[in-house]
Amino acid sequence: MNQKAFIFDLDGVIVDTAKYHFLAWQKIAGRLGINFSHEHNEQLKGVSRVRSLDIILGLGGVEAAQEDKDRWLIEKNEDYLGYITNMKEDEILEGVVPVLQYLKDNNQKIALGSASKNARPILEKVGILHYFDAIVDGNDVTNAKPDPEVFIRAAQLLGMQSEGAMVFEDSVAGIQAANVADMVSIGIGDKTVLHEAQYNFNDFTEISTEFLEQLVKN
Ligand code: B16
Ligand code: MG
Repeated sequence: MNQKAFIFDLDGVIVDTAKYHFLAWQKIAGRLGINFSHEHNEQLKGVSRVRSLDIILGLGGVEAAQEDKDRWLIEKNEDYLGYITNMKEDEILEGVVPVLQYLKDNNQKIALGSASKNARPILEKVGILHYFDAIVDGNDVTNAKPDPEVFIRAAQLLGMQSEGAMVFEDSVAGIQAANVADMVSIGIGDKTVLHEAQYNFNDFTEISTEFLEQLVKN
């Protein structure tokens, strides 16, 4: 069987950490008198921590000194870490483990390509770190998605070519990054939002072994 590179985003693909990011950002926003809703939280999907704070401050028209921003970023992350410390296996999104297991059983290469600087502890907490041959996260890259750096580095670490690598992503920027890198973009989530993806699924329960087989063969 051919060997291909399969790269997974984390938040929104493997686990739903967006709800914890939301709770932690809401505390900061609340203290600053900024109205921050679930709809606003959508804008932070796949976006770095620093950029997320700028978006929230922008919502409230708040300008702040760098030292204040630095403090809020630390406070937000400490709060977020408090939430993820209790994460367990049951928080892995449905259908993800069977796909990882299929790829492992069929000698495929698996990497994580996430904007999060907390990716490793999250994978450890939910008990699936061992599936990953390589991890590239927010600590390793300088250019955020839609720049393809995170996925290109993941393919490199796997010892595979970028071209033809598969990327599972829930954010528009992530799909664009995969497309720019000549990778196969697989959107997980709303098809109308992720219409630039080559393939679309609502979640991993919709991904069949036939589809995976096809990806490996082509
Ligand atoms: P952290 P992904 C992203 O994860 C989240 O979608 C985004 O909301 C978050 O701001 C970003 O990680 C950074 O996370 O604060 O943990 O470094 O979707 O790229 O896996
Ligand atoms: Mg994501």
